[in-house]
Amino acid sequence: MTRSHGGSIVILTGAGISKESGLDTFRDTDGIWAKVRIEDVATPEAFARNPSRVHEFYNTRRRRLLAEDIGPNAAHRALTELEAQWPESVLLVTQNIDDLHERAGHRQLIHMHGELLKARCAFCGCIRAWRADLSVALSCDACGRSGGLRPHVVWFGEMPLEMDAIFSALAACKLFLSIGTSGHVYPAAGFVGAAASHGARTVELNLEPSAGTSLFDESIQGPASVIVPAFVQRLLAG
Ligand code: BV8
Repeated sequence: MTRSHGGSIVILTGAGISKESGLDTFRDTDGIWAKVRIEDVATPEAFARNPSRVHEFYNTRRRRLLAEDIGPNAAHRALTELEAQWPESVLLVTQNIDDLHERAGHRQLIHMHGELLKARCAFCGCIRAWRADLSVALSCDACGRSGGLRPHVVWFGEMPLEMDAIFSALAACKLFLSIGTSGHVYPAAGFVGAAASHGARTVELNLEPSAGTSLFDESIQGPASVIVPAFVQRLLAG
């Protein structure tokens, strides 16, 4: 077992790590927000106003995620290898709601924006695995009420998940990696500042410089499936 690099690592991933797996990003020119408006599909107000429209948006993405041509890529697998080599030292925080990190075998991860393959009852809060379409006609099998099942996803204006655990990991980490994210969405975009303020070394790995690239000690550009395995090998080589 190689010794960890001498401290804990927090890794933040965004939609860019899943792009080469065939899933759309959000803010690229062909991205999701170029086709639909956040205000129509990714806020609690949108769900209250037109739940079927929101369900259609997530049903389409869920079906895409479960299509047979979708799977983890070399970047997901490289992070799983890093975790396997340094099991107590790596915490992965993903903004993604796909399950590609899990399918690559990653074990310790936080989905701070929720999970597309889970549903939550707006009435009783019950969360369960969900791979089929959601609709307003469905009733919750825990509380029996219908019309309240929603994707277990954090919308704009909602509090991301496990923030206390994330900020305590950022305060303790020696290395913070940001992979495949444009650095536009908060509070995730503020993690680099939190890590740096506690003395961590910060590295960005992205196809192009993110909005927060100047905040990083090092910025590596390229496709994740190329630069992430190379970076992980460099880390493991010591
Ligand atoms: C909240 C789930 C408060 C839904 C998403 C300051 C502080 C706090 C909040 C705010 C603030 N300023 C503004 C806000 C409000 C808002 C916000 O940040 N707005 C932005 C637009 C300005 N934030 C919120 O509302 C958050 N909540 O603050 O709550 C609160 C306080 C108290 C009590 C209650 C509430 C909640 C934000 C979460 C919203 N949900 N996702 C879904 O997925 O449908 S966010 C959405 O953006 C995405 O889902 C994704 O998770 C997130 C980030 O996007 P990225 O992953 O970065 O994707 P993007 O396309 O932008 O970039 C991809 C990158 O990859 C690019 O740079 C590209 O170059 C690169 N790339 C492409 N190909 C490759 C590649 N890299 C490598 N290899 C490749 N091949």
